[in-house]
Amino acid sequence: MKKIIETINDSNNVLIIGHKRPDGDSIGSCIAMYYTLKGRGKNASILNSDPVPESFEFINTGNIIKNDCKGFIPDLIIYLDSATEERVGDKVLKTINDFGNTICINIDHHPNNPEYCELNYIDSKASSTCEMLYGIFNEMNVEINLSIAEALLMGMVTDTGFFKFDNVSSETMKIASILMEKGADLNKIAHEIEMNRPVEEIHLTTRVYERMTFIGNKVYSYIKNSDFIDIGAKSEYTDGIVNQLLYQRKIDVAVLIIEDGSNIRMSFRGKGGKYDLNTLAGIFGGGGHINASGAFIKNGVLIDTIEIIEKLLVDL
Ligand SMILES: [Mn+2]
Repeated sequence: MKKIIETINDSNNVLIIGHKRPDGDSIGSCIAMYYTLKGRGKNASILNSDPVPESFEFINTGNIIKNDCKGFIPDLIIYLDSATEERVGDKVLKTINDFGNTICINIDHHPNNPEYCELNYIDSKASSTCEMLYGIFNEMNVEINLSIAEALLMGMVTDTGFFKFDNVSSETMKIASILMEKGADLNKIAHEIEMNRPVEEIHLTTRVYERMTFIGNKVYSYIKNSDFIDIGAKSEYTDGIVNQLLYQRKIDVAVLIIEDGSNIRMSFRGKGGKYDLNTLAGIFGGGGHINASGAFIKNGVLIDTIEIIEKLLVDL
C-alpha cells in the first residue's frame, strides 16, 4: 500500500477507470477517488464504458463520469473494482492501450483478480472496493468530505446488500459509522437506490417470478429480449432482480439468465457460501465471489443456455 500511496502522490494527471455495466461500488469508488485527487490539487478524470445507471445518477453531480477522455493524457491509471483488465470494456481497454505503458494501479476485492497492473492491492476479505479505499485514504491522511463519504458509503451498501451479506465485518460497520459522521446519509442512499424503482423494473420482476423453475434448493429464471420491448424496460433494470429470486425460503442458489440483444448475461447468487458460484460462473468464462458472480456469453442462445444451466444446477 505504501508504494501505491507514493505513486498517487507523485502523479499529476490521473485517469480513474471503473468496470462495464457499473454497480454502486464501481461508481462510488471512482467518484471517491476523483474527489480525493481533486482535493490534492491533481487533475483527474473518470472513464467508464457504460453510462451511469439511473439509480446512481444522484451521486454523479456535474456528470463527472465520462464515456471518453479526449485530450486527457494520464501519467497514472487507477483501475477500481475491476476483477480483470477486460472487465473495463473493449472501448476503454483500447483507449488505455493507446496511452502506451502508463503506470497503473489495480485496487479490487475480487478473489481471482490476476494482478494485471505494476501495483496491485487486492483484498478479497474487504466488503467492497470502497471499503478498501477508506483504508488507503486514511493512510494518506485524506480529509474525508461529504462527497467522498457519500460515494464510499454508497459502494459499501450496494456491495453488501445494505449490510446483509456475509462480507460485512465489524470493520465494515466501523467505517460506515465514520462515513455517516462525516455527513453521508444512509437513508437518502437507500431511498435513491432501493425505494425508488421504476415500474418497468417491477414488471420485469413479475415475469421473472412467473418463469421460476425449481431444482431442489435452487431456482433459475430468465428474461427475453421481447420483455424489454413489451415493458419498455432498460437493460440496467435487471440488475437487482436476481436477489429477489434468491430471497425466498428453502432457496440457496438463484440464477437469472438474460437475453440481451445477441448476447446472454447470467447472474448467480447464493446464501451462506454453500456453493462456489465463482467457480460456476467460471464455466462460462465469468467470475466474481462465492455468493455472487456473473458471466457473459457473446452471441449466446437463450434456450441452449437454459438447458445448460438446468443440467449444472441438477449436478451442483
Ligand atoms: Mn465491488
